Amino acid sequence: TIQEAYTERQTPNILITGTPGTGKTTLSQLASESTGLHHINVGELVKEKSLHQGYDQEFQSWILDDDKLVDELEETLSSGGNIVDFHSCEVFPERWFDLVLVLRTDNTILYDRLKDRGYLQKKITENIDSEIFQVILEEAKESYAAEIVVELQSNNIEDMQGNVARIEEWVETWKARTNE
Ligand code: DAT
Repeated sequence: TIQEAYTERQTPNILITGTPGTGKTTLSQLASESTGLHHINVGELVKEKSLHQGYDQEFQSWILDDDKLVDELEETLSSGGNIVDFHSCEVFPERWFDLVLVLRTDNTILYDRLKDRGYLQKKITENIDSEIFQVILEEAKESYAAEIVVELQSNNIEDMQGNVARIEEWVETWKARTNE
């Protein structure tokens, strides 16, 4: 089946997505250390390798070049063993991922994090609205099989530690099942 063709990798690929400020990079770094999976910070990569079509002043963000991004990552993702960290998820091919985690944060907490980050009011409001209407969660559900999309709370340190532990356990189980 198609599914079998896609599960040739020996180690899984995980996508960690969510509204900016929900904790993707922090969780990806910690989970990468504890699982040995390779962390790919897509936002950084887009800037570094110019996988964009310029900067959008109005939205204060880079205009992503989808094709360039997918080409850049194809080989690495095909081999498996990656944690991909990005605030959007529909740009990637569905076949890349074995697990899609959507981080969620309460409004007031997220507001403070984005304010601390120095975001302008317009950008804070946009992101808070996006979190309230769970835009990324819906996007993930539309782009990937329901059974691989998991919503995780990311409000405090306990959540973060619990999420790292869950990822670690999930990776071990996936490897055992795939390589048995
Ligand atoms: P993202 O990559 O989603 O933009 P981040 O990892 O940079 O988010 O985190 C934004 C800030 O919030 C950063 O200062 C770390 C903090 N943070 C993230 N997740 C947290 C959590 N679960 N508990 C407490 N602080 C958290």
